[in-house]
Amino acid sequence: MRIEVLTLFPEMFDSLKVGILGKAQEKGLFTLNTTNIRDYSLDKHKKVDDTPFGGGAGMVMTPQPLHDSINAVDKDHKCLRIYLSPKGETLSQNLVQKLAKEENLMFVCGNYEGIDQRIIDLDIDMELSIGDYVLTGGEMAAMVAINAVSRYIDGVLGNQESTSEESFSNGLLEYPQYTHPQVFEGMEVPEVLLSGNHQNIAKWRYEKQLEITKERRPDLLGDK
Ligand code: 21W
Repeated sequence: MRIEVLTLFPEMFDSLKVGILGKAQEKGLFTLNTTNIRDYSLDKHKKVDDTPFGGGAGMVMTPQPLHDSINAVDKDHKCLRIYLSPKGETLSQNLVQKLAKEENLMFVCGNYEGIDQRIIDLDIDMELSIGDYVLTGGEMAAMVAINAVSRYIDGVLGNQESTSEESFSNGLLEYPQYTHPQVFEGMEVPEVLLSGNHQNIAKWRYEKQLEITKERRPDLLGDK
């Protein structure tokens, strides 16, 4: 997979070069390219924003640097072009899996009060939100989406941490985890986990999943 990011703050995406995602890029499992929208501004002062027509607070990103950068990076429109927007479709694990099937993704990050609507109408395929809270721009949202999507690229996760055995794959929240030491601050690891009886362990974990899901996310069980 190829992932293109258009942003005014490309340094923010350095955090995707470490850990599991960094390793995956070293292995060539996907590539992440960032482009600074400002580099495409034809303005003599490299301006990328202006006041909104109709008035109101803040600034709006102007169409020229966005249109030129989008179409320079993706001339033949091979990317699914995603604009991160508070009014976009909310990201879900289901949508993550759909995006992971794409060959080429482009994330366009807005700042200030957003981008000129004509860019959305002309150049963008879909608008994506990561939830109902307010950020200062699209970058953090793009990083969340990229992180979630890359976990579904073949080879990114080892067999150990594969996507098939996790919360949301059986529709329940996770069971509690314990590791060494067996006693910490006087607190014991539940005895069943030391028993070696894998049937009992699986039953205990499933019951814990049901218990915590009923408590914290009854909506996941269908009983709202
Ligand atoms: C937040 C920009 C609010 C504009 C009309 C005109 C991308 C985001 C963002 C931001 C406003 C995402 C207004 C969850 C998010 C993002 C910056 C609107 C008032 N109305 N997912 N002006 N939350 N946020 N400002 O904030 O760019 S995806």
